[in-house]
Amino acid sequence: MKFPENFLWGSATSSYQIEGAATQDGRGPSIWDTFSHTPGKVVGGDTGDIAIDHYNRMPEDVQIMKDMGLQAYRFSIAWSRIMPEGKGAIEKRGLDFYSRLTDQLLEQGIKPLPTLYHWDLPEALDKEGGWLNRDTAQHFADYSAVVFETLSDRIDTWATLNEPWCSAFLGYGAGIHAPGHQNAAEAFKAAHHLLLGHGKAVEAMRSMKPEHKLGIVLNLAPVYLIGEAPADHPAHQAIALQDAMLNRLWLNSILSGEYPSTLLDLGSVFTSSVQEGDLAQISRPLDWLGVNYYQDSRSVPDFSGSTSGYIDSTGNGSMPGSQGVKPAPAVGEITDFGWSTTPDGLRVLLESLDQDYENMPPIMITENGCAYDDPMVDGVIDDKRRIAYLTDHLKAVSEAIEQGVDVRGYMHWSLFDNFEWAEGYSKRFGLIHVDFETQKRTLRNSAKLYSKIIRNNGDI
Ligand code: IFM
Repeated sequence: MKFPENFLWGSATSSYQIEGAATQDGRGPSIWDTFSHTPGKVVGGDTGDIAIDHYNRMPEDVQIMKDMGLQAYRFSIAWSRIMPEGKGAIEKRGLDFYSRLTDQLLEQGIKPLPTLYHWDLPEALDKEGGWLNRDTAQHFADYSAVVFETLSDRIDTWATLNEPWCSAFLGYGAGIHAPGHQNAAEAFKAAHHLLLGHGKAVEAMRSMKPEHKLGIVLNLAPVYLIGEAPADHPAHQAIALQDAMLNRLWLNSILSGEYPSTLLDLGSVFTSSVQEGDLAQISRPLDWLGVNYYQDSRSVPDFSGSTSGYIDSTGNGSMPGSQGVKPAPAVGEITDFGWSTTPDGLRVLLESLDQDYENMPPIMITENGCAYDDPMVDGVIDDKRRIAYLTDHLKAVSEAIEQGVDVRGYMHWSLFDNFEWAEGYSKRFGLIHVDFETQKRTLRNSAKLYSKIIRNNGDI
């Protein structure tokens, strides 16, 4: 595997998944506190109240990163630590935490890569409509400006949102993530306001320090229909819609300043919240694009005649793009999440981004990883399947680079086992195992191999 000389090797986490300390130092509640405390929403009734207590163990965790040889650490900032009410008063102790984290990382020679929003919207803003309220976009920009003002003397590379597809479609469409709504029109509205918030935050940060590197992190994947269906079968429309929702909604608006026709054709269900000038705001030039990839997306035609996934003109019905299709059986080594392992999909994705978008900025792989819970034997966790996943995906990245795609770095998801959203603590993504009772951290064999990969710039 060949990687450019200055390729950046690191690993990623997010605030609610690791920090714990839910009420410490003035942190306000977020929608994930409320959601996880609602019975039935998260496996085992788990919450992020304590998580892996990173908030209190940060120096020890940074030392582990240093010992592993990480060159970069991608983390997210909890909006409600900085502004407990989502707007207005600033909580200095929250800002101080990220300031200390930044200093410790820099002292150890690790590049800090913050993301300003990884799903933990302040609960106070949800009470005012959350991402369905256009004002939330401006509040996000204001909050971003506060964090940027404090840390941009030491941090030059920033991401606005993480995986807005999840915030919009899992949070407001399928309802399996906070705030748990099930309405397609709401999902589209939330998507538009998230994008608007991104654009406004870019504008605010750019005006302060034009030379800083600003980007966004998207979860993207090739979308396939596996198997045959007659030309008039709804599966074809569903696949086009899935691709539009997962990939083109974000890429086309951000890079080309327009929404895909597949979505515009839905009419007011999609367009009701779009105002003149919004797309110009959303498509402000970026310096980099973060790509999160786990598996490609596969569906098979559903001949049962079920109307699940149908949406009417008011958006009733949950997930657009599911009518006439059902998930295809997983392929490759199946992860504990039931996900497929499809490393070639990453190569296909990267090459298609390069071909389809003339103004594609440099790409960073900001997440890629798998959930496996291999046993610890005499203190050793031999997670062979994670090692295979890691090396196969790195191979895919190196092939894409060889084909001319400008990929600048790779951040493995995740550095630590953590709170995996609706799955609670039941899915382990870490290079580092965490005993959730004692908080003991143990490097899996994959972490040791990753150190070697980093030392040798990709060579194993
Ligand atoms: O844990 C999540 C992360 O928060 C966002 N991307 C996908 C990961 C695995 O599900």
